Amino acid sequence: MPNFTKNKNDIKKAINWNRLSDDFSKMFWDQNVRQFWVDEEISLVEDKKVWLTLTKEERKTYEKVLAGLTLLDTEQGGTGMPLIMQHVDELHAKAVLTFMAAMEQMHAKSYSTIFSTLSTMDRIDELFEWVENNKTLQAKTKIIVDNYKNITDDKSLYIAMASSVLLETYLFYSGFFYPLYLSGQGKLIGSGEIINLIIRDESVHGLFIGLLAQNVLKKISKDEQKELNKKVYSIMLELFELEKEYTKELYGPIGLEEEVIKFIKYNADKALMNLGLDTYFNIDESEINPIVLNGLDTETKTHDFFSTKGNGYIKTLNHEELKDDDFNW
Ligand code: MN3
Ligand code: MN3
Repeated sequence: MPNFTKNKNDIKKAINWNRLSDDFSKMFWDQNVRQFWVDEEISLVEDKKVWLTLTKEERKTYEKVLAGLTLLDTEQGGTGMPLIMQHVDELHAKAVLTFMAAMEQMHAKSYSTIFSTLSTMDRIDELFEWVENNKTLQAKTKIIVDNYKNITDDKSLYIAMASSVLLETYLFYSGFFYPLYLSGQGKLIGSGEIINLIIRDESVHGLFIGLLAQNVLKKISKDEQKELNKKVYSIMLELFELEKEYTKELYGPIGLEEEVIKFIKYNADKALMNLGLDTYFNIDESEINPIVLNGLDTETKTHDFFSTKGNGYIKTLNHEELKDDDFNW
């Protein structure tokens, strides 16, 4: 018999859902599974008629907004979730991240479903080319993706997770603004419903990865925590400069630039809150376009969940069944 030295790293562990490794992953697993949807379930036939009534500039903005969102979801599904998942040890958290990666791919696919309803194949090809050539869009995506690809220790893992929360809860919203704005006025409501489903998913993702990030941060010394959080704010502000430029390009031609920038600031603060950090811009809800704010009601409910997070922990520890109401976004 060879003399095996029992190396901890060589032992492969099976995931045991009867013995949980933390007190929130099961709750997030259940919630993500429960709200899983398929793009083909939503009817877009009415959108085509409305589409023809929009101006050329409005259509261009809508298409570019969706094309930009497609890039972010593509990276989140193919790079962000898998790489963060690889570096998380807890098996239940890994499982949730794996499921969320599939959700991102569904999001990315759903924009193509909208395109196939509204745009010609030639126009769709142009849009995907636009994604590759748009410097601002590429630059903001690169900042996030570079952080995903740079995970070597707890500090870089924290920055990657924080970047993910910035993508989920902040960067997506310059894109979500226009579909919310139009569907709130009864326009393109099929596509708007898809965007609402995506927003519901992203708000859960931002919360979950925000919690994981806060747990990673606890393992790091206080001094280093300060440095890391300084870095999070600087990434957020670097992205903000790019968001302003991107917004000017996309929304300037239809006169919505200022409103979108306020909305971006509002969501930057939500992202910081998901990370347990102080808000930066302090934009009041009253400053946000009411049509868009109204379309965001999932976000408001998420915020309630965030503030009552403590109750969720107690319930899970006591093995009490969660009710549907607990997750009624
Ligand atoms: Mn997504
Ligand atoms: Mn997501």
